[in-house]
Amino acid sequence: MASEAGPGDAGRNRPASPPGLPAAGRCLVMGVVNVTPDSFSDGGAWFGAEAAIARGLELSAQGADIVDVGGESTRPGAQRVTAGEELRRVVPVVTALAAAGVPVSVDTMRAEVAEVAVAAGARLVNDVSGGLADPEMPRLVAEAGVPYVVMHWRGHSHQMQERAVYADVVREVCVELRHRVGEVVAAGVDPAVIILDPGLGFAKLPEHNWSLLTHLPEISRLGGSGPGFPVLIGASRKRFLGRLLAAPDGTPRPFTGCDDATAAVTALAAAVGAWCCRVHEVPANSDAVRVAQAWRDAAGPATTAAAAAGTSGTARPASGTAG
Ligand code: PMM
Repeated sequence: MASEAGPGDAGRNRPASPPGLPAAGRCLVMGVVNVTPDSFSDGGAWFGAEAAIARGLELSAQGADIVDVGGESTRPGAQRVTAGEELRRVVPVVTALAAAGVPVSVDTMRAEVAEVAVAAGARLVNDVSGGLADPEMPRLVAEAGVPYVVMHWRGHSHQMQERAVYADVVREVCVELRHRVGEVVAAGVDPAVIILDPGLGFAKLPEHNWSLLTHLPEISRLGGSGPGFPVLIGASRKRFLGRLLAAPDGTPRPFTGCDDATAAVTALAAAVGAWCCRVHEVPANSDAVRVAQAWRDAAGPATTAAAAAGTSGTARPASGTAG
């Protein structure tokens, strides 16, 4: 069972949890509850408050350190729902899970939704747009003082695939995330509460996702050096795994057949210092982060430091203390 954020394992190349979030001496597991009819990975399965609450409690009982509740699908091509509909979907679920003692994250791009969800007990705002979709979001997060996921994003679902164009994806994601961090910090967000996410599948082709996954320490440091930000990874059931595991005729593996591959990515990401992995099925990923931690512990500090090597330049803003 994870405890509240404490000293963490800073010094072993995984920044500690921001204040108010669980810390476990290993990579955390975030279980997903999409309260939507149309998410590509689990659309409709937990649509409706009762089913969503039951699923959140189940994920927590299975070992999820955080449960991420979202009311808007971000699958490629999806159209937006109204703020009213998003609130109607997520608030009862956040309220019930938080009341049950589950550490809850709200997956939203809207400040209005984040504000109500935080008042209902959410401890983390997971904004896949990194503050770009709603200019009010960074100020709201600053005032609420909650941890904030800043994900790399290049536009809403209907336009993101055409924006998956990079000459050097790792460098460009670091530059664009650095810019977002600068903006949200300028809006008053404490760097100590920021969590970075490279945004796998969001304006990314499969080769971009693989490049990003193999450069997590660099992303944590935004291409610089120093302690780095905690990094969240959302690979679970994404299309690049379905493509990797395609049938001989090229038919992608359906998303439900990608859970073992998700656990493999979780183990690899956790082994190189990911702070948390966002997943749809918790048990195998919960095992995977423990395997990864045993691997890290056996490897020792020198080897884990070597895994993070090869970076130079500016580090996390000096006021950041969560590392
Ligand atoms: N992916 C999805 C939704 N929310 N949040 C973060 N921080 N990172 C992600 O990669 C991410 C996310 C889309 O996946 P889903 O529809 O299967 O939940």
